[in-house]
Amino acid sequence: MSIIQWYPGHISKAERQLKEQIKNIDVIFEVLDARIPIASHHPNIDRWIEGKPKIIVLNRMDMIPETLYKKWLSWFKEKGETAHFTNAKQGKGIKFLNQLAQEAGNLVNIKRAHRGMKPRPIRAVVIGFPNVGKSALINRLLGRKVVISARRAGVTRQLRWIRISKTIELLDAPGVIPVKLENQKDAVKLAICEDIGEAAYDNQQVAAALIDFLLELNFENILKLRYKIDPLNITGEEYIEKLGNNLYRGDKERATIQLLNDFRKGMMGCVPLELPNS
Ligand SMILES: Nc1nc2c(ncn2[C@@H]2O[C@H](COP(=O)(O)OP(=O)(O)OP(=O)(O)O)[C@@H](O)[C@H]2O)c(=O)[nH]1
Ligand SMILES: [Mg+2]
Repeated sequence: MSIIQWYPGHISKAERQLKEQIKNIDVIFEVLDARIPIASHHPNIDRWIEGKPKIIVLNRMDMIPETLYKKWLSWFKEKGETAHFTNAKQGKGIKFLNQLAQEAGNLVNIKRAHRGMKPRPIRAVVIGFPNVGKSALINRLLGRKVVISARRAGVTRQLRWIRISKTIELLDAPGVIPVKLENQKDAVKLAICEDIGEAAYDNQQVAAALIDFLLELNFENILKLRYKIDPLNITGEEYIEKLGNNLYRGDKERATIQLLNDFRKGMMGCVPLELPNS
């Protein structure tokens, strides 16, 4: 597997600006991809936010089995974190986020009141890896499309404040990602989930890794059922080759695209790439 690295120029600028803004912010929403909550966590966020209240948003809840919801929530709770599931595409779990932001931010206005100052809107920021659904979430919170949200990593290029209501202001930020992806297994998961740009990886290698992950998680039936090929005892690469032979007259690249697209569009069903106890 070739090394996966992806760090476009706009991210380094965004990271600098984000760190500057954090001092003005009351509440942080950290948006994670529910299929890979561990791999989509930015390792430096907790250092940047300096103990300010943080709410973990597990977005794309529609892409994992419901049986995992409770398990992930307990997993986060055990680590002392508040997590909440959303589907920013369809608007599920959004109203409660408003309420959580309000509660977490109220402290600011209580302190202000003590000093005889008028209340001000609570300032929240949406932070997370590229393409996890930050902008979609903001559009849902506001109830209309104010920021661009699209199926591509690196859509939001600049920080932008949005007034959600009289009491909440929200900062939409570009996706941030570490300069170096230390854990390459996690990097592959990010590639499979489209949370990094496609220029960063080789499709065939990533599709082969997807087969291997599904095997590792005992999801071989998903593959057997959909493609009528048993993944047991063959490598991910061999699997793609067979699929290419069966469906596309030996065209491995087409088989690759098919596999990745099927996973990304949910055609394989709700398939997570991480489990809370792994
Ligand atoms: N199925 C599903 N898709 C979602 C969900 N939330 C967002 N998406 C889709 O994911 C893609 C990325 O959404 P964006 O809102 O652009 O993501 P972002 O985090 O702002 O991305 P950058 O600005 O590139 O960092 C879009 O195609 C959304 O429609 C969700 O909960 N479920
Ligand atoms: Mg965005």
